[in-house]
Amino acid sequence: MSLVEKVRGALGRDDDRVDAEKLVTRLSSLSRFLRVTDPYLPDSDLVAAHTLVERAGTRLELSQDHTVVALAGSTGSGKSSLFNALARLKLSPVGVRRPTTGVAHACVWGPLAPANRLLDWVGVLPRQRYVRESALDGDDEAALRGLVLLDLPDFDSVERGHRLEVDRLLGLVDQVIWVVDPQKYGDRILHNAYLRQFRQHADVTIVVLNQADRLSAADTEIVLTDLRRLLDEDGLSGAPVLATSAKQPGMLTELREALEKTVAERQAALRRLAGDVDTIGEQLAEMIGPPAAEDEVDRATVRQLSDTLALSAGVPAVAEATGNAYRHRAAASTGWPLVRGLRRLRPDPLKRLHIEPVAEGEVVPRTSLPAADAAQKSAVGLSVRAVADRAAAPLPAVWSPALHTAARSRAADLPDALDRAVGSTDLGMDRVPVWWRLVGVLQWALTFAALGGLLWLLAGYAVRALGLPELRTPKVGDVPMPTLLLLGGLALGFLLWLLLKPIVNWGARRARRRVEQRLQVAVTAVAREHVVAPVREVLHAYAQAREALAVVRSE
Ligand SMILES: Nc1nc2c(ncn2[C@@H]2O[C@H](COP(=O)(O)OP(=O)(O)OP(=O)(O)O)[C@@H](O)[C@H]2O)c(=O)[nH]1
Ligand SMILES: [Mg+2]
Repeated sequence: MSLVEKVRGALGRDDDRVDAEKLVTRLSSLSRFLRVTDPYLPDSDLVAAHTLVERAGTRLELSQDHTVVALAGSTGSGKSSLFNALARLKLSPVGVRRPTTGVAHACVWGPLAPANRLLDWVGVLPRQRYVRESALDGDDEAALRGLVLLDLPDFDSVERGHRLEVDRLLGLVDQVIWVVDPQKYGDRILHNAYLRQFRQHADVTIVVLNQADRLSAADTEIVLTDLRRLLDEDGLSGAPVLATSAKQPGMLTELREALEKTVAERQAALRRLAGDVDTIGEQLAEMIGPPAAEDEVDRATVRQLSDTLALSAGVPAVAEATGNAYRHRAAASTGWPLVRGLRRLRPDPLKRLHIEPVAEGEVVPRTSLPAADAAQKSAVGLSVRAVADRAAAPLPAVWSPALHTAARSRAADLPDALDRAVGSTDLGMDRVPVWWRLVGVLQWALTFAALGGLLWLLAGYAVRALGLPELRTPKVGDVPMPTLLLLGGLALGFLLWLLLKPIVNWGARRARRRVEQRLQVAVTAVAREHVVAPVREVLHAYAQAREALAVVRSE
């Protein structure tokens, strides 16, 4: 059975159900808030909220038929006397030596058994549990059935243990009756350390001015007015103030009626928890500010990061090598065949860096690019920090460490990831352009023509030297054909190479720019995956926490 169903089952009236459901919704949003913020915010800031979720879960599972009301106050104010007077029995010792009460006593109106689990949880020892159900009383006490009244030790005790016990119990009970006396009702500790901390709980707080029998009616009025003023200053304007006396049963009627109302409504537990959720919601609100836009890490910051990453990954060196490789390969394909071979002897600039195309699914080998130097590394560090700073700017300061940790979380992987990105980027250099082939063929044709001319000339000399009949040599204008072929072939080849030089240079610049762009894209992807994505995760948690808190704080 879910918590909502349990609470619903225990409540009768429709209005009560609405309140209970609302409380459960707020509590589950608080859990959600804690779930999303836990990895990122300091434990010390969340511990109170964790405690509340845990405590609320347990209290709502325990008896909804019982209302746990504590009598709290300083020593000698008359808590035990009031406890006994309300029970009409002498249960808790009243003493002259202060402090008297050292451990909490409980009195249960109605059978004890159903309240035992609740009292186990509250932590009242079995021997300090009393039952206010007697055949002799008849129905006199029926209106208080379901009340579990606690007599607490004094909160301002000389005994440190008393104070700790009071603080523990005040965190668990459904309602508190603060018992003050005419001498000490203005006590600073009472107001600053306790009542002010209960300002969200005015609807489950009653303040009684006890020992009123010791004051005249006029003085009682004066003290009550002053006490009211102090409570208003504490933020407890909504809490009722009553004058009581443990010595005169007639002066307990108002308090008894207030308790009967509390018991009948069975709302105190829910109201107490709702007040706690209000308090925690107020505290948590300090950790949540304006909404963080989805693209909080803007383009300019990412651009700056990928620029520094590109430098550290040696992108300019690869781009330059690409330009040189273009020229090198173009010369090898289109250059003058007579010197082409010499070109081939020199290594290809890209191959020297070990950047070669890799088939899909193959492991990308490491490039031979030099590792980033100290200056580049520190520039990367600064840019990574800038990403975190940018994301943290609109958020409350408590998120800043988480954002910086996230930005740096994968920094150690960056050098490898960048090298892999550079190594696996298609530089577009594996295809030989068609015009290189055509020019290559033309260059060979011209070279063959020149060679043909040379052989022809040599054959002519040989024929002449041997005294054989002279070969018939056609002429173009005045120039004999073999000479034309030799000189024309050589000159045209050389000219073609000269003419193509600017085109090759232009192609090299284009290849270089293209490679720069492709590598920039690859490096930006690494920047996004390794730096921006972890930061975004934190921002996403922030957005979810913000949503959850809005529900927690909806009253
Ligand atoms: N006249 C008068 N005396 C009271 C009243 N209530 C308590 N007393 C006396 O005040 C003294 C202290 O009463 P306790 O009930 O022991 O006070 P307490 O708040 O339980 O004190 P601790 O247990 O020490 O915290 C006792 O002597 C009581 O008789 C009252 O309403 N009127
Ligand atoms: Mg006492």
